[in-house]
Amino acid sequence: MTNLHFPKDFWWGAAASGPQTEGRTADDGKGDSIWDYWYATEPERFYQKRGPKDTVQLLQRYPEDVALMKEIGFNSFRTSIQWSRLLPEGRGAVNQQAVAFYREYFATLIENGIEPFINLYHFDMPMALQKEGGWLNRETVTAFADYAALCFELFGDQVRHWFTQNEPIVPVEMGYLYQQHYPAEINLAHAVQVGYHEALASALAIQRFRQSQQSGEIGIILNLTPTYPKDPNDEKDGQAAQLADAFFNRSFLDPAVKGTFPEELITVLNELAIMPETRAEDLQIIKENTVDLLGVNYYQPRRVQQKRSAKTADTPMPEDYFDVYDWPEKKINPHRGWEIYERGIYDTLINLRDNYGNIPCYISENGMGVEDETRFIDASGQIQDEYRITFIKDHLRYVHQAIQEGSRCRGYHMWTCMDNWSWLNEFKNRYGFIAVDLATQKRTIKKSGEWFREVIQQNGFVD
Ligand code: BGP
Repeated sequence: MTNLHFPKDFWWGAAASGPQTEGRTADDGKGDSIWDYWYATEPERFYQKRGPKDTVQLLQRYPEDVALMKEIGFNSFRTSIQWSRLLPEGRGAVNQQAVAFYREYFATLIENGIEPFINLYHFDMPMALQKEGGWLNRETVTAFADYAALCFELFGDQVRHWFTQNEPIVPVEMGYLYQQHYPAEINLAHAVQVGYHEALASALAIQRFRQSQQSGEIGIILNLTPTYPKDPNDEKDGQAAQLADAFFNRSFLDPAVKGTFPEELITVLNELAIMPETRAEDLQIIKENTVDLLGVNYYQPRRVQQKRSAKTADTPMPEDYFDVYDWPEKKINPHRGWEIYERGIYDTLINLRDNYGNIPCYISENGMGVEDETRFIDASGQIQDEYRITFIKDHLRYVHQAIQEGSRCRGYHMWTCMDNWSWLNEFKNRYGFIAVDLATQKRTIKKSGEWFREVIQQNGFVD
C-alpha cells in the first residue's frame, strides 16, 4: 500500500458552467445565448427535447448547492459568468440583476471557504452578437475584451483565479465542422477564422486584466487530447499524429502559452488558402499576453494513423490529413463513447513540463458521464457510483506521478459538482458528485462525493 499525498494547498473541487447550471426565470433580465435560440428554433436536436431553460435551477438554489460543496469539502470551484446574463445584448446595458446574483453567489462560495475560479466563456455566445456573425466577426473580439474588463471591474475584489475561455476549440469544431453547436456549419475557413478570433480575444482579455492591475492570476482552460500514432515507429503515422495535434491541441495551446501559432498548421492553412484575416498588431498582442495558469480538461486521447481512406466531405476537413485509429484494446465508457486512457493525463502533464516551460497548471475537468445512474441507488437512497471512484483514483494516481516527476500541477477538479445539463445531450449522461432528481430538484451526494471528501481531508488517498 502506498500513501498518495498531494502538495500542500492542492486545489480540490469540481467544475461547472453558467449555461449548464443556472437556468432562467421569467424576469431575470438575461438575454438569449445561442443555446436559448437554438432550442427555441430546433428543439428536436436536443436529447428528449429538454432545453437550457431549467438546467438545475442554480440561480435560485445556489445557497443549498454551495452548502453541499462545503459538505464534500471543496476548497475551490469553477463556474462561468454567462455573457448573455451580464450583458443581454452582448455589449452596452448591464443587467444589474446579474451583477447582484454573481456577487452573492461568489460571496457565498468565499464565506464557505471555497475559492471561486471564474471563467468568462463556456460555449455561450450571446445571440445578439451571433446575429452579427459571432466569433466570425472581428467586432466580437472587441466586445469580448470589453465584457472581460467589465467582469474584472465588477468582481475583481472577489475573484483571484480568472479564465478567459473554456475549450475554445469546441466552438470551432462543433460550430463550424461537426454540427453539434450553433450555427452548425461545415466550413474549415470559417472554423479557422473563429479559432483565430477566439485566441486573439483571449489575449486581449489577458491584456485588459493586466492593465486593471488587479491581484490574482488569469489563464485559459483547454481540452488537451494527447495524440498517439498507431505505430510510433512509422514516420507517416507520426506525421499524421503531429498534424492532428496541431489542429486540435496546439492551435490554442501554443498561442496561449508561447504566444505563437504552430508552424505545421500555418503551412496547411496556406496551402489551402484559408489563412484567417488578421491585423498587423494582432501577433504582438498574442505574443505579449500569454497565460499565468493553464486549466487542463482531460477526458480521452486521440489515436490516429496516416491517411489511407478516401475523402468523404466535399470541403477541406482536418481529417484529410489523418485517419482515426480504433485501438482494439481500448477501454471505453459506453455511455459517452469516449475511450478511458488514464495514462493520457500523465502524458499531457509531462508534455507541459517538457515542451511548455512547465507552466503552472491544474486538472480543470476530468470525469465520467453515465446513463441512468438510478440503477445504482441503494436502500438508503444513495447512488453507489463505484465506477466513478475507480475512474478518479486511476487518474489521480497518474497526476500524482507527474507531480512527483516535476509537473507543476496545482489541483484537480472533477466534472462536475451536481449533475447538470449537457448541451445536445441534456441530462442523458450524469457526471456529478451530487445527484439531482429532475422531478423534484432534490440533491443527494453520491458515494463518490463521500469518497472525495475523505480524499480532500487526507489530501490524497491510500492506494
Ligand atoms: C467538456 C465541457 C463541459 C461538459 C463536459 C462533458 O468538454 O467543458 O461543458 O459538458 O465536456 O461532456 P458532455 O457534456 O458533452 O458529455
